[in-house]
Amino acid sequence: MGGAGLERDGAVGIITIDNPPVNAMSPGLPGAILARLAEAQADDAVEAVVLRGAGKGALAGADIRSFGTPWPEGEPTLRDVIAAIELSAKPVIATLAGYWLGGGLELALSCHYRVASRKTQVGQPEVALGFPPGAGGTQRLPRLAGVEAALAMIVDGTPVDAPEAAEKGILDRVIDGDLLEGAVAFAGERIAAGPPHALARERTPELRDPDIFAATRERLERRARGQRAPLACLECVELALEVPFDEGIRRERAIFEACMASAESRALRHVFFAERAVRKVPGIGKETSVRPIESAAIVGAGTMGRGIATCFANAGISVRLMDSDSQALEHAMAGIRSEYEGRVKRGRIAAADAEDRIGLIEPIETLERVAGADLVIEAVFEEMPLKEEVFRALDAVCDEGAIIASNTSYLDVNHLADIVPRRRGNVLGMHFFSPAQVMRLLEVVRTDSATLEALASVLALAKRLGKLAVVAGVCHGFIGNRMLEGYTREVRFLLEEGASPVEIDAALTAFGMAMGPCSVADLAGLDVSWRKRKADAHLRDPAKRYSAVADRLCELGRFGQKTGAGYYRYEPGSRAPVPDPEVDALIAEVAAESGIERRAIAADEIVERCLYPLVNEGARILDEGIALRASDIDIVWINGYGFPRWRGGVMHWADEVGLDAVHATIARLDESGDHWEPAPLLSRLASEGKGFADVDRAA
Ligand code: 3H9
Repeated sequence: MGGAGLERDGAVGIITIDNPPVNAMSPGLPGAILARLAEAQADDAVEAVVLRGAGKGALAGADIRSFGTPWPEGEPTLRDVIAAIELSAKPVIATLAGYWLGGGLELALSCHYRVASRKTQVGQPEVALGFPPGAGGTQRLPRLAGVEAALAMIVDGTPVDAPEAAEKGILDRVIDGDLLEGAVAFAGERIAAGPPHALARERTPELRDPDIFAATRERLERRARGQRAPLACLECVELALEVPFDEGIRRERAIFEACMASAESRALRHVFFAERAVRKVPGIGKETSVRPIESAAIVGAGTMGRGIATCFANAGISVRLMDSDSQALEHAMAGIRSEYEGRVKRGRIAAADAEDRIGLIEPIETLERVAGADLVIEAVFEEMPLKEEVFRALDAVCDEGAIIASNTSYLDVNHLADIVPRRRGNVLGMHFFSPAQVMRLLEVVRTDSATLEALASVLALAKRLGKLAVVAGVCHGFIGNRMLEGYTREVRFLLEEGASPVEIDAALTAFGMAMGPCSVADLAGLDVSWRKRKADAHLRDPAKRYSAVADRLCELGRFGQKTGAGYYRYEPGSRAPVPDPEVDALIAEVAAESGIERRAIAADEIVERCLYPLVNEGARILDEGIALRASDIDIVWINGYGFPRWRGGVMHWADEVGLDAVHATIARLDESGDHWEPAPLLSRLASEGKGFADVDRAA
């Protein structure tokens, strides 16, 4: 709950809001601020008030944890504080440091003046939580910053730094040096200047570009497909121009409350906490020792190896890229260079910085030269005998204490640890997603023998690399790819049963997936999984249904975009998928061979058939302890597989649907299909009327 204190410095009353770690507005805190404001008003010696945050000075806005439970009856709210400030005859100077976000910025906007330290960030990030600002931000910000700037900040949710905020008119002064001293001096100036002390609400919002709303609406309809909050933000800012201030405030509040109650907002708030929970690994804390990783080596200069090397260079860590094939190595280095040059051309990076980063990547041709690296990542072909060979060779050359990681996406990392018994504690999996230099997700695969120190060191490194690391246990495909198998299997079955690639992709993109599965397969290349299916053919249960659709496409050389044809056809130089009658005929032929009668399949069925296998396998993964918590699975699917963030991830979405309903459908499908046996955890939770979130809490 926290509190607020009042001190006096000459004629300036200083109210300090104190609710660690980020001074969020929990119930009780607004009441405490109101009480201090009243004391300052009553004290004749106080002529101006400075309002600031304790600790690092941040005000992160409303307490997100308190959403979803009713605000305690009779307890003052942030809006009461805002009203009191606007009634104050004594000027109130918000003094910003760190992050002033959401309700924090709204509080500042209601003050007579705002000063900030140079490194402060201000923003209205509410849209990322599924609602517009609800304490007047959409009405006050356009009056201070102008409509265009306010619209961008509120609709996109991206914060701006203090100098930019000052330029936009949000801040009155940026203070270098001691912030409190500067704020008190500023207050002194305002006292000396005397009234009027203008409020944002008294101003008229300035609009320069009358087309801005139409253009933004059009952009959102494309980019934020299926979501309510970004358009709600736009509607609220439009109100600032259309209706008087107080009516704008009332209507903003109504829209805020409706959005807050939506499934979209529940999902996005879930993701906010999931992103923070994922960093917490039982047994690892501040006291866990972490090995510094100053140099790394990557074995294998294919697409993944090259991408991973780039990640290290981007983080300023020197890295050796090893491949015994000198041509492959040359090709990789040329690719890295051309990618950096592209980024220089697009203005993303300065030419000198690009050169520095390229300079951090040293191509080497022999394994002996990885000696001395603190971390070695094996990124050779996905074949166990090859990986075993590399691990044996690394055992001979690596320093004692070096961490050896495999970038495998499926294989048994415990087995790889066994190849190097004396280093077992230092072997882990680091499953990067392609393109490695772009994708934020990293599955850190924890072997049975990995030490906490090795795990903590890799997690700390992941943070330096800017990755969102999710710890996964060892199993075939870990979290993400293990779940993916059921998804792609059902796509093929649905094709045989009568759905076209276009229908499947449309159903899933309408659900919110970033791309449809047939388009994804064409982009990634169908040959990779074909090779894997052929290698694993002996493991397949011949009694179970198997679809040959994808194999048959590959037999025709249709490997996807790279060959100009896969599930779709592609015109030369184009990435736009064109439906192909040849594919329709091939699918019909495969279906006939298997005696499948084809039928029209509705979008809802496509979504359930494709996504429920994810839920079912996710339940097994959670039950087996492969994932530490259900929300970690959500993080994997949102960041690695294009699952819509605003649906909260696979497991949260299933909770929203209701596990009893999900279970009932899976049980029904199990009666006629042979891949649908409900996971025991799913059955149990469904029968108990619980959700996956209940398992999280128990963990
Ligand atoms: C709002 O204001 C609505 C209004 O318009 C209307 C009101 C009427 N609440 O991220 P970190 C916790 S909506 C509760 O690791 P960092 C966080 O969970 C709000 N808890 O630190 C974590 O806890 P734990 C609009 C919060 O330094 C700890 O603080 N505001 C809140 O990397 C540290 O957080 C936002 O959307 C909160 N508001 O980043 C801002 N904020 O240790 C949300 C943080 O138990 N917050 N926590 O895991 C942020 O973006 C970042 O936390 C911030 C600090 C940039 C502030």
